Amino acid sequence: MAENREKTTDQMKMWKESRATQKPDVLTTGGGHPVGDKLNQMTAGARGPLLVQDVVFTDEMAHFDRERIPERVVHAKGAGAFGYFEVTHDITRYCKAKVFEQIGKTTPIAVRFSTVAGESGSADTVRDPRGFAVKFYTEDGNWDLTGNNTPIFFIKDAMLFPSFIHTQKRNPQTHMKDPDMVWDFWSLRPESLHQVSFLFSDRGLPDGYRHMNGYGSHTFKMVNADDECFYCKFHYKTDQGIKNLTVEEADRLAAANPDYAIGDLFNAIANGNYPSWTFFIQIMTFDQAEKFPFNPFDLTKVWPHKDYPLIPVGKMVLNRNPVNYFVEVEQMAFDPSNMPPGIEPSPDKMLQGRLFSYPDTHRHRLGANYLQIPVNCPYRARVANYQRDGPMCFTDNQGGAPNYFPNSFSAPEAQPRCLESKFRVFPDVARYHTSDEDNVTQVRAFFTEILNEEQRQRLCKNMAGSLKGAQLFIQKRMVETLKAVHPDYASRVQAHLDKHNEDAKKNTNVHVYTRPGVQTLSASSKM
Ligand code: HDE
Repeated sequence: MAENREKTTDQMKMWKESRATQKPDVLTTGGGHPVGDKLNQMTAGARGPLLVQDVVFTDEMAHFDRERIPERVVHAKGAGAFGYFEVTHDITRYCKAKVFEQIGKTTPIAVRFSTVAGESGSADTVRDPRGFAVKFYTEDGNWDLTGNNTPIFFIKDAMLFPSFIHTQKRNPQTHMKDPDMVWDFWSLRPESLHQVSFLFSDRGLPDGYRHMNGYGSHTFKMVNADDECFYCKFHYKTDQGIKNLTVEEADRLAAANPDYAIGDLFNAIANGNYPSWTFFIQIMTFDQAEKFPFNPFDLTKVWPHKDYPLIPVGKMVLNRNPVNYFVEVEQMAFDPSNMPPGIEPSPDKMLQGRLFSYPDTHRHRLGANYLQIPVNCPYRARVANYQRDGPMCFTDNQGGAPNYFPNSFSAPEAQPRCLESKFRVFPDVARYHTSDEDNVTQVRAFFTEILNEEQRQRLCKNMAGSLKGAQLFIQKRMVETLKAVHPDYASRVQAHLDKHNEDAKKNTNVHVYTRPGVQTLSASSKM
């Protein structure tokens, strides 16, 4: 029924209504020249060839030919929205960042939620972590808290990230998702168990983006006005309540409405039903960090809430939809190294790796001047430095201000109050192995204490439902890894696998463990 249409479906109608009192714009070329006819090419005769002088056509076509920019190498599919962050509790004893300056202070924010492994056109309801990236436009420059909907991650050393992501993407020959690649990697890297268990639990299928929590995930450092430092973690708890999809509903939506999460967020905001999250921190002193039973900078671990309770800080509200998706969402560039004074990185190897990767990918995807794009621009600070020129410079390029330093002609001055905190490092420089640190204790607690019996059953079924696609030796290795967590975890997953493998044997049409294409290739390449 037309009157029941959602705001997303009615966008064109609403656009027209918003312009009802205005005269239509004059149609122009990209160069602003009024256009007389936009339907017909200029040809020599009714059936004749096109004239090169048809610049109305070539202007349009040449721009169309260049419409695509590279999609994000991960987190390509996403939804964006805008709003504000408001401080509700004073944390200035931990942090001097202006965003937390006083109770009641609001800071404009931009947010992008995303899936991870799928391409820009993939379905929103797949089992995958969700990106939860927030850009705070502060007076001291932007703060990008580029997190996920999980407090942990699959790996703890950034060196492995490209390989890990390759296993989640497509097979190099078949260009298909490949369960061998996925489970080979996970079963070889036991540190991934915690996140894998989270992923195959109910929370691996959030119902849209409004009903999930967000996490900064890493350990960060906070610095107060007296230059005292604390380690901290960031949490956003959804005020809408956690809601997850069943496997069946997620599968149905993937086919019927692959843009489900984008639409859900857009419609909620367009209907004035603004989603919000409550923002908390956990604080750990340097002394506590020394005594913590795990490496406190290990991204595959959480800090137990009973020892490090959640401290309320503020509220994040989303109340504006993007006006144009490409401009405000596709071009949105998050960067964990965007940290204003008062917030600093911890030694977390993953975070350290990300400090390099994000600005690097933006320079490739959006160009050297990506920070001039309005959605990325630190518009509440005044940028004054010695960076100049580069492709697509569309600010005043800092006018006639000196472009070198030091200079004698009114140079922008360094601010000693903003010096990074000092810290000591003693150890030897080496490539340290970390994968064999305790990878099971927290997973065991997740399996036995956090999940209830029904959730445990679903976790094992979901996991086996994916693992069954991998070859037998990989299945076995994964089940061995689960044994170290809890014998029940392993035996339940194994029981599901046994049933599937039995069925597969009976059904001669199911060739689960052989990949003839690959074998043919290796046989012929020997010739
Ligand atoms: Fe990302 N990640 N990532 N990531 N990530 C990107 O940046 C990367 C990691 C996350 O909505 C990329 O702009 C490395 C953890 C989000 O635009 C890229 C490592 C967490 C988004 C990149 C990680 C994230 C990204 C791809 C391991 C949660 C989407 C395009 C060291 C705490 C942001 C881009 C948006 C995007 C690299 C691991 C979250 C390539 C090297 C851990 C939410 O730069």
